[in-house]
Amino acid sequence: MKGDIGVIGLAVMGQNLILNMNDHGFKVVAHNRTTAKVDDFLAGSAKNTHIVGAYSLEELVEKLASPRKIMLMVRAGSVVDSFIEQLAPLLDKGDIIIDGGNTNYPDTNRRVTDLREKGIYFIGSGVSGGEEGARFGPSIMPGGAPEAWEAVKPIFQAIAAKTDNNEPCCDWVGNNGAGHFVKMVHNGIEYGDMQLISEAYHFMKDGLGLSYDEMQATFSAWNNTELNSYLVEITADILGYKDEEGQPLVENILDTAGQKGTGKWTGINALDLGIPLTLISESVFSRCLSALKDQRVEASTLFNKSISQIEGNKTEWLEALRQALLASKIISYAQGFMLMREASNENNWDLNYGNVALMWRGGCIIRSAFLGNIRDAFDNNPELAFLGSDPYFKAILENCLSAWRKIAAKSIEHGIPMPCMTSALTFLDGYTSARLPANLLQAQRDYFGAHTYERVDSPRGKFFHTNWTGTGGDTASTTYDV
Ligand code: NBP
Repeated sequence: MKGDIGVIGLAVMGQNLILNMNDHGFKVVAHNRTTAKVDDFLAGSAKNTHIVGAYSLEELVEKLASPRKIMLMVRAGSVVDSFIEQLAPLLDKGDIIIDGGNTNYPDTNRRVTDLREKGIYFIGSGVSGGEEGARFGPSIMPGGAPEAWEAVKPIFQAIAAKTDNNEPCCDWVGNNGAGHFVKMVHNGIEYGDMQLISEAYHFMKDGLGLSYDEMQATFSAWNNTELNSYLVEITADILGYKDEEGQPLVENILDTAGQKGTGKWTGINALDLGIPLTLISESVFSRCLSALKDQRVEASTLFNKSISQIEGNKTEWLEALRQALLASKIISYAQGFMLMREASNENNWDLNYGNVALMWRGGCIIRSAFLGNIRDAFDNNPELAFLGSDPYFKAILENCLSAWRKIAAKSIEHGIPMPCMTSALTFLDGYTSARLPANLLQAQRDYFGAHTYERVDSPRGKFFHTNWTGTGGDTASTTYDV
């Protein structure tokens, strides 16, 4: 019997996805560039399964039923192009190549088009959930050539995580690079969530002087509130983890954060599309700042900085902090969905935002109860432009606002850097302002560069120029937005 699907790439993600597919009754053919890994896999975790190996791409293609479905779980970038180049001549029209790696979505746009010319369908799919997700149920975000979806759907929806209502956390996202775009935004939101939690930890530890046991207990308790999520849950575990000496391991971990690029891509896309994605961008910059360890150590002596303990009732401060974290998180997701909306319009993807929230509801790193509420919000109003105007989220923001302002002010007063929580509040203040000081900014632009301005008492699109100094000319610069 021929194989249902081939998977290339036997590192952590590939192996676990294959085992997951096998568990669900699919016959998988496994290949890897370094073929010794095929042997190791078959003799190891794939022993006594229906998984078969292939030691060349020809053998892989030969062993698959038509239309062939071949999934790449390899390093993103040129490695994917190289496999596509080698596979394409071996495939028939109607066969399907799937890239399940963390690919930048313009690459997926290009590959869908190039392969369609050869009669081959290409799917670019985000896969989230790390090792455990891949093994027992990831969140899967496929996009690309829609003609290929019906053939791939039964496999992907079978292996995907399921919500409490047994809905698969996998559905068709949209044409071309839509799946990889949504996965990129997922990763950006993950950066934001992690930074927000880290800021709360900093406030608790240095501002409130909490012990690790107290912090563990606090995050555990928060996990029973609206903040219920995988990242809050593992944060409690991490804070409670003691090393061989009985000390919190986190204390001995160097404070320089790594990154693999998806957060940065999200920020770059927001700049390209003109969306104020402030929270995720701040979270990427926070990682950059953390990486300047030597400079920070040197600069730490410049102003005799030490964080003094915050006075007052700790329980009350902790509740205020929880509310600040929750409200900031709403802003992060609101901004992420604003970005997806703009990208969807720009690329004609017709994204279904409720479905996106559903796909993130389980399996992935940002999985949370909260995403169920986001799904409801978009189901109630698919055109929702700002998550904070949905009645459920608006009520939370209203309820949290005063505590959030207190935390932001206190963090600044005591010198605890909380860039995401404070900028999220500033974003909300800006977004809810009918009038901002951009009138002055436009005047400055017109003063020095004759860039023109619109007037409050004239129809939009009518531009004016003033000769501010009496010495400038009457010629205005061309008006356009970048
Ligand atoms: P890696 O990203 O570490 O990639 C390892 C695979 O790429 C191996 O099969 C390796 O073959 C192959 N490969 C490399 Br590296 N260079 C190659 C080359 N020049 N030619 C041919 N093959 C090459 O594996 P992973 O962590 O399992 O991730 C797979 C994909 O899934 C990546 O795109 C990753 O970003 C994405 N992803 C990872 C996670 C995670 O938690 N790790 C989560 C979600 C998505 P070899 O064995 O011969 O070196």
